[in-house]
Amino acid sequence: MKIIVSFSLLICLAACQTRHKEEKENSGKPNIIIINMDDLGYGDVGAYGATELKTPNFDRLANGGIRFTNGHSTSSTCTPSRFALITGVYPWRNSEAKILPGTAPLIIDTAQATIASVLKGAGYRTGVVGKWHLGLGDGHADWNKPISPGPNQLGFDYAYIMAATQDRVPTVYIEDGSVVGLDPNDPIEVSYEQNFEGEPTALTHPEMLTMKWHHGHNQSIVNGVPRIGFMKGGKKALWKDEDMADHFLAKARDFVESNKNQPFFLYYAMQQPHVPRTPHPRFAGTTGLGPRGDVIAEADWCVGEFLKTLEDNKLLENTLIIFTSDNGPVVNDGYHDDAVEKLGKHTPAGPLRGGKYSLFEGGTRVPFITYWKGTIQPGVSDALVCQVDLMASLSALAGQSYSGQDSQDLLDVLLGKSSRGRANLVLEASGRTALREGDWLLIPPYKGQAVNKHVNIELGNALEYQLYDLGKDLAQQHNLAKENEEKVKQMAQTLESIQGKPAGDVPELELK
Ligand code: NG6
Ligand code: CA
Repeated sequence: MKIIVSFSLLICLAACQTRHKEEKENSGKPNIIIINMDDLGYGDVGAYGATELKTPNFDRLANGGIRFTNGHSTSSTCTPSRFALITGVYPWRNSEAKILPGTAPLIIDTAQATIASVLKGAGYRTGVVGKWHLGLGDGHADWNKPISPGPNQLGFDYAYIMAATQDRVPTVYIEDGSVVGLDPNDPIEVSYEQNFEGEPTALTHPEMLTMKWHHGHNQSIVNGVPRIGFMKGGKKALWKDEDMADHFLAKARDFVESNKNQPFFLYYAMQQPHVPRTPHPRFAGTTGLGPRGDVIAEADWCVGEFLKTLEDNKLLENTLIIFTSDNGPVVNDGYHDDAVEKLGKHTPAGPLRGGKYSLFEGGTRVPFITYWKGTIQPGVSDALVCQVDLMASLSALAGQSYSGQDSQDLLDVLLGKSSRGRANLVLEASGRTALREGDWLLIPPYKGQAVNKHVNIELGNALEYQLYDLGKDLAQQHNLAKENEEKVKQMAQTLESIQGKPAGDVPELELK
């Protein structure tokens, strides 16, 4: 008896010691939060120069942390951008990393390391709340059953997401693989190929619409808003668009509250100001810029409320917050929502040329802020940094070793201890790539259209090489390729050697 008692005491002691050891090891680790906006432009933030729109809470992060003037997403659209952020791998290495339909399979191999899996390995509790858009399941998802693989198979302990975008079906929330609030007697069916018999679409039932489509977005109607893709059933599970921001905020706060006693990582992927822009009535009409401005005000408020949660729990001094956006801005992205009419003097891309979908700076140069109360000294950094570097940098912060060919450990730069950013960076826009090297940007020749007329954005395509000196010409008005043949040649070779194949669809140097 005695022996058994002392033996179990020993086991208990050993277990306690291990737990204490883990707690001790973990206690030095800061929490990490990435707030990733959807289509928020460089010029949409007060601290980045917006004058027509007030963003006091984004500014609080920017002015109390480091405001990067040269921070990039890897790509000017969502899926590739988010793929790179989460995996630390350039998106053009994955042919599936392009704007996905809501039915797409998960495009990240579950064996692939992600920020979440690395941090989980370092003892963090990991969560994602908000927009996913990296595919779910194996491509034949039955939305009425648990869907796998998804974020939970990539290292996220907790996931509360929308599958794709706010304008794509299925328009339901998914928690840890299961549709939230689904009535089994009203199963969900989703297709991107054909409509379900008898279901109204924007084309057959325009009278049902509360928001009009401009281009695309004329399939299933949910809450009066026409979407991309067809969907049937799941009526009780449908999200309410106007409540989405509050809903994700509540989930993000819950995640913090329930994990505050241990290191946690939260990827808070907000849905604004992507279309359809559906501000809560509290924000509708408040900015005078139409729903696009109103949802930015709403998102700014959400960030303020979220910061309050961190503050109330005394977590601000022990939490690194990274605030950024998945790609540049677009004004008309497919709905008539007054964004164009009410834009006034507001410039969503700030001083940059192009926007979402573009290889010009407006496509990928985005708000990029690091904030850590008491640890990061407020300031402005011009260092070239990219979301693809978060993988290596955050691994380093958590004391994990990481080796990958694309993601660079820029932790010192993110914390303001160094101003040495990347030497070069490959940017992507719908399969096209460009190379940044120092202040130089090289765009190889591309045959595609110069301007996407639907969204009214210059894409960066030209039949000749474009070379810009962004240090002197941020607005990309002067193509210096002809005067700098050697530079063009050298950069084209660098791009080719990084990609392992010639860039552009006009392979030979055509400088004439
Ligand atoms: C485009 C949609 C656009 C938006 C985008 C994805 C049309 C005509 N346009 O195809 O509205 O949904 O995809 O945006 O359908 S992203 O930010 O997720 O990349
Ligand atoms: Ca986006």
